[in-house]
Amino acid sequence: MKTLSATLLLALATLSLPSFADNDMAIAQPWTRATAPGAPAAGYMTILNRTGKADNLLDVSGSFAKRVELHQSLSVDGVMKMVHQREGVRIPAGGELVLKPGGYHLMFMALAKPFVVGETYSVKLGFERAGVIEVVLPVMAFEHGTEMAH
Ligand SMILES: [Cu+2]
Repeated sequence: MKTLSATLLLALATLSLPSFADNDMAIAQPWTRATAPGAPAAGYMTILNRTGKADNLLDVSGSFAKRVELHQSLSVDGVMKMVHQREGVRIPAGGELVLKPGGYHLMFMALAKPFVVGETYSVKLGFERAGVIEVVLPVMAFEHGTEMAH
């Protein structure tokens, strides 16, 4: 039994999927990107719903920005637009929500100061069922993700 638990822990560590005992909503690979002065920032991660019930990501907050919104980038007639997800985003039981450049993302507006590579920022994700989960986003270099999309 000891060997089994050690293997499981190692597997979890390797996948960098911390498990949340309280609600079992798991967050993988959170990150954000360095910004130019005055520019907004975007946050990315994968949220895995292991609670056994569908949930809604309703709101997001962070003390480093005046406004934080949940957006979806969409191509409308060949033009990329960002749509504020005012009703939140549903995550089915056993499903995942991928926040990535060009798709769903967290939008951080009116930053207290530009994001610099190597810093970390803490955001609070508010779920309808699972409650509030705090996630730390490391700031990566601009080239880390796709350019021209957030
Ligand atoms: Cu956006």
